[in-house]
Amino acid sequence: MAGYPFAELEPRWQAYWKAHETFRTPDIHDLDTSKPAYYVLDMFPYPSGAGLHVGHPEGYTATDILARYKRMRGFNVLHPMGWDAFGLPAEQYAIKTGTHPRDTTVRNVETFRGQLERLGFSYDWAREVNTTDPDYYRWTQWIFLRLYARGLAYEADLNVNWCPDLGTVLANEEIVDGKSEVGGHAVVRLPMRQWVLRITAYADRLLADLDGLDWPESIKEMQRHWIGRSEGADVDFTVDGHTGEDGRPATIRVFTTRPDTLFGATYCVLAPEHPLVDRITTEAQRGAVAAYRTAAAGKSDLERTELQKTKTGVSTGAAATNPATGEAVPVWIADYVLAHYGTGAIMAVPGHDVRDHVFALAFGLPVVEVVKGGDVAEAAFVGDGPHVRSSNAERLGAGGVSLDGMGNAEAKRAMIDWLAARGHGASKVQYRLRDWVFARQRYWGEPFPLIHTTDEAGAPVVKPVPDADLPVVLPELRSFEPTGSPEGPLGTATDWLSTTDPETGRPARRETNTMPQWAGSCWYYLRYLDPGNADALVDPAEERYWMPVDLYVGGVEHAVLHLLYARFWHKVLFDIGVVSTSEPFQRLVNQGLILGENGEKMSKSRGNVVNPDDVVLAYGADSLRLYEMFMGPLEQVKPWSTRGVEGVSRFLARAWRLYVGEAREGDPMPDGAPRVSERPATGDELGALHRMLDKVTQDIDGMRFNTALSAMMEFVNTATRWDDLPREAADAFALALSPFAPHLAEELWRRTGHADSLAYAPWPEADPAHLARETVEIAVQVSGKLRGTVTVAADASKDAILAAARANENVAKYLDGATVRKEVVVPGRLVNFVV
Ligand code: ANZ
Repeated sequence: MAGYPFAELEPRWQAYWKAHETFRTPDIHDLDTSKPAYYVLDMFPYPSGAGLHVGHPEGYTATDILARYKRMRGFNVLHPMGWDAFGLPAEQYAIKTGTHPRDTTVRNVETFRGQLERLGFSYDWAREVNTTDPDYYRWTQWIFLRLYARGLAYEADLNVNWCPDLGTVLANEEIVDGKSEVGGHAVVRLPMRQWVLRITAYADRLLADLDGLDWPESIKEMQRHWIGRSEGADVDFTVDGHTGEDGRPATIRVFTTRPDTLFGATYCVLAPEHPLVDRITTEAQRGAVAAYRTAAAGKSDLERTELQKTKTGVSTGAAATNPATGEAVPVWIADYVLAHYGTGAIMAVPGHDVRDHVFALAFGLPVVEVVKGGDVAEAAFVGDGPHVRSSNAERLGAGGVSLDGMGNAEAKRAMIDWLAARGHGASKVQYRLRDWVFARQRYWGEPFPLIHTTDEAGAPVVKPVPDADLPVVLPELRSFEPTGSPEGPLGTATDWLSTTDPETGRPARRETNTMPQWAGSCWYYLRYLDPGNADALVDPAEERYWMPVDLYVGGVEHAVLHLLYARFWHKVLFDIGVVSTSEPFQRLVNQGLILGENGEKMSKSRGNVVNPDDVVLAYGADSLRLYEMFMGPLEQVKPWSTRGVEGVSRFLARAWRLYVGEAREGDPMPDGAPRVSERPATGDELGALHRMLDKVTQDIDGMRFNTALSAMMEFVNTATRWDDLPREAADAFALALSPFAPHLAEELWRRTGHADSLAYAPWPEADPAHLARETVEIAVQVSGKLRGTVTVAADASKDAILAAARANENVAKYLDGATVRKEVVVPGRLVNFVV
């Protein structure tokens, strides 16, 4: 079958939309705000040098379908696009190609925008934002200053993840299996002075507010795990023979989630970096301890805490008192205890903790069973069970506690009460989440709006740049490659670097770190609401009308990075009254990865990368859009199939033929005689049409785009058998097709006599009157005697009528065991089984 002229009509409609500003969303003063708002957002791309890949149009088509559908449903729709252009990928590319990152970024943005325009997405391009634009990052810096003013941005000496190859520190979230997420480079741990964001201050709210979000449960679970709330207790062990400066005994404070197992704590372990180590280590152990600490310093948290790894450690030679048993237990250091979690020290319960069990066996430390349920000589028993050997009532009398016979939860409560009453400890909630290391020693990022100067006494002070002096513009540099020093490339921008304190006139030096690539994407969805506003981040009226985002679609790889950081910033903006909702993204949908034709991940080295431009050239943008929606459920991982693209492109050609007829030999255009007719549609035709409309509507609402397309394909197959296409069906099908294949749908709409774009035409509602197929009641006889009646569709086939008749319970009883000699079917009237 001949195709249809997509190569001619697609660019023509794209030009039409652009010229008519069809998808321009007016600002709030020109908007009919009596209509409901629908804000549908894509995760904006990095404009990488490679251009768009087929994964981008997958999510972008899904959101475009919703945007177009909601416009036809009478919503004001906000559907914007922009560029996440700061950060490592853009900078690495610039370095590789020897051009300035700004020039590279401008070029790549042009490429991406052109590619997206050729796919017919209904973005309001007047709202385009670019995170590297000074008018944009002015507000990123403004938000940073709000964080700083609230004590949520601070400088700290931290053991950071330093990546020598990238020449920068990285956040914990950016490390995958001990390597940098970007490029897979080695990462080492180094102490360094760093700007850090106090995301932990929001840990409880970031956790609690997940419950109210319409997000995939898997993503919520990943965030819950990353935040990692643990309920337990701090417990103090006094160190024998050591007193602190205040004359009181030195104590090791441990954090435990199992205070109920305190009677089984047979030794303590400090992180090698723990400040007490120097003080309590005995003379004999000093050499061994020093050597061990040096070795541990180079390892990442992940390497240190792996469950399977063999445990290492050394004794400090000191002993501490278990407050429950009153017995002295040895104090060790080991790298499986992390310095920055809990208190950096643990009580080890080898009977009931897996890692402690492995460690105790390796070093011959005692294992005591305090919860019944397993064989603790073999392995740690971590389950629930009655407590044993867990009483000091005999030793301490009325001042003691007995957990014997209690289950874990009850024993936990009893132990915490006892510890608190005796001043040995208290209940404690602990989070796994760490503060966010926010500084990068790179060029291509937002400068920090901070200066380093001195006070009257000549002491160094850090001061914020006043709002009026924002943005602090990234200086021109010729060499922007990483310097390998904590100072970063901005340390070489001599003119830019030196400034004066506007308050005192004293000389000042600018901060040379830049923000990480996640900064700009923490709030971009707000700037789309009011991109040109020079006086405020966003007009409160715009914010109240549009927020929160109704639908956010993007890849699952952002589960604990972007999606957690953005929620954090949003909550801070909420607290200072810039936004009116406590969460930014009400509904989140993840698109599934598209694999190569061979079922493997697409990659250059595997040679299985599909270029969307090639598909558009060969089959048209509508075919690419349709195919990516037809591949399967949006969330599913699925392989590419070129035959599948051909299939949907044939469907579009058949739809074209429904309207314009078969081409005749010698026609200059592949158009035939118009097939749209003004005759009224028949009952059958209306049934087929409205059943399709009903299915498509429900499926778009449920984001089941693949089955919506199946319904349209079935309709086109049916309608192809009709003599012509009644106008009612012609209009409604073009409208229903339009969110999926907007170019072709506009063309069909125009050819059926409509002057305007269909973008705001009312959505074709399914009429319930045409949904039910007409039914008839049929009498069922067995050998001439009435044995029941069945209801079947009026147009039911002979086989369908017989099947329904046999399924009748009473009829089945009479047929059971009998031999049917003859089946008489009088359609619409009766069935007679002769036995
Ligand atoms: C004794 C105990 C007995 C523990 C038992 C567990 C089971 P989450 O759930 O991750 O919060 N721990 C505490 N601080 C640590 C640190 N800095 N580095 C490594 N491990 C640390 O885990 C809390 C538990 O992990 C704590 O409870 C502690 O071991 C250990 F049957 O204390 B537990």
